[in-house]
Amino acid sequence: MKKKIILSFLTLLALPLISQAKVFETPLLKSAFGQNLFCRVMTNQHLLNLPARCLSVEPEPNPEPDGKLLITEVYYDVDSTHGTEADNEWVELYNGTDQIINLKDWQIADSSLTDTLPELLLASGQYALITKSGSTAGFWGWPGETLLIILNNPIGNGLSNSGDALYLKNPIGEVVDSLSWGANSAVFDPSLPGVIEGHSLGRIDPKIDTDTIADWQDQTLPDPGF
Ligand SMILES: [Ca+2]
Ligand SMILES: [Ca+2]
Ligand SMILES: [Ca+2]
Repeated sequence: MKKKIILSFLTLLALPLISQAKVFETPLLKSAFGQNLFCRVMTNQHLLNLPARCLSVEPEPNPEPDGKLLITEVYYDVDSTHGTEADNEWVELYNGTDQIINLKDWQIADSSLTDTLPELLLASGQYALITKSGSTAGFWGWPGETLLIILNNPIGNGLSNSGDALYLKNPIGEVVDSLSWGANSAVFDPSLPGVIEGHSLGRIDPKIDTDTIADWQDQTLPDPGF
């Protein structure tokens, strides 16, 4: 009888703990689509000496994307068969994450000026091309699914052929990718060697970013959207 009373007393003590219990998420397993699923359990289960038990299994609340959105190619020295300087320079981005990215408030900057990108959705595995003028499309053939972003002003103050830097910043202004070339060593020192007119600087693998010049190559045949 005494034991029963003590047990009831302990249960009464435990009840407020259960009712006030907050829940937290703990990584559990992946769905068939590779999505992280989380098990919600009570924070004070261990205090109550209860076996761990999922209250519910649900998708990760604010998942960290796998992979990165990166600058993958820079066509800064425009040759006469592909337009004119500043108007037809372009920068290629690749969404190497496993999620759709809303480009609203992302920024692209050179060593002088910053442009804010418009609200456009870039799918996982999709390329975007940033250029000043819509006329750039007439000089190149790229896959229809490529997202074209026309700034109506130069990229930065124009991408200098002798040397410049380029930065991709997320909506809170953090630099997520950058490079420099030629006489500008703001990002890489020594900087990437400049390329001749008509070539581009291309990322060797659109998903590999070591933040060194080893990620980049002189691309004889620029390939926007690929
Ligand atoms: Ca240029
Ligand atoms: Ca510039
Ligand atoms: Ca490319």
